[in-house]
Amino acid sequence: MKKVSLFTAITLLAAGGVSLYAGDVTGTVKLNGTPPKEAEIPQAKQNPDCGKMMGDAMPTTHHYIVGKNGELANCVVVIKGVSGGAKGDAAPPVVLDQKKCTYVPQIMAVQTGQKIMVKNSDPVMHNVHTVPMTANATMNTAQGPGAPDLTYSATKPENFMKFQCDVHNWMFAWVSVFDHPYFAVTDENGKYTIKNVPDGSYEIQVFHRKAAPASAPKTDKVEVKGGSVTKDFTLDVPAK
Ligand SMILES: [Cu+2]
Repeated sequence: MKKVSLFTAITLLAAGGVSLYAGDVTGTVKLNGTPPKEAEIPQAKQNPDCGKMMGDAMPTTHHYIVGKNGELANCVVVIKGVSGGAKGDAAPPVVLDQKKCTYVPQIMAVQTGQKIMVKNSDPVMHNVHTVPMTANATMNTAQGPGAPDLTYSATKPENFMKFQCDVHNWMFAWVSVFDHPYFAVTDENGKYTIKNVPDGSYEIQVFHRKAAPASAPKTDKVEVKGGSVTKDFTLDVPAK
């Protein structure tokens, strides 16, 4: 059990008498079934700048990053309807790197107002281009080798907003944007932790680019009451 700070407590009370207690929501997301084969990207292999950096093997997509027991990375987990929470402009910036002609990470989640620092770690030119489905800003900016980081922040919630590179047509990242801090992305062990969720009963949703897209999240309920709580999920490989 963790008591929230006095300041937060007063803020929450002022906001309408919400619980003084909070807990972490943690869990593992697993994939049920064999994922489809990833697509090969021969144009990356053949690219004179990127091919060598990407190594000997044929580059592929990485939609399904799955552990030995089905642990699924790159799932976005979000708790809905939590009131309070810090604003995104106070959250530490996150880094979206371009490394070996790939966006790293490919899946990330941020808060509205939170800064995304877009880096170019490559000795080649990229062109960072956001393709929002909402009123979020479109960035379309070339970034040469050694160029300063670009800064982007979203003002509207949006799931899987696309970042693409206009120089390399296989480079994509998808950034989910929420107007509160109660979300996380699963790591390579399929694990996630959403910290300091105020006590209460909520809907919790999981998204994955292929197995639970923005239009069809997996939804469950979670109750936070006097401590941390575990909530695991299983996603099915979608039928073709
Ligand atoms: Cu590029």
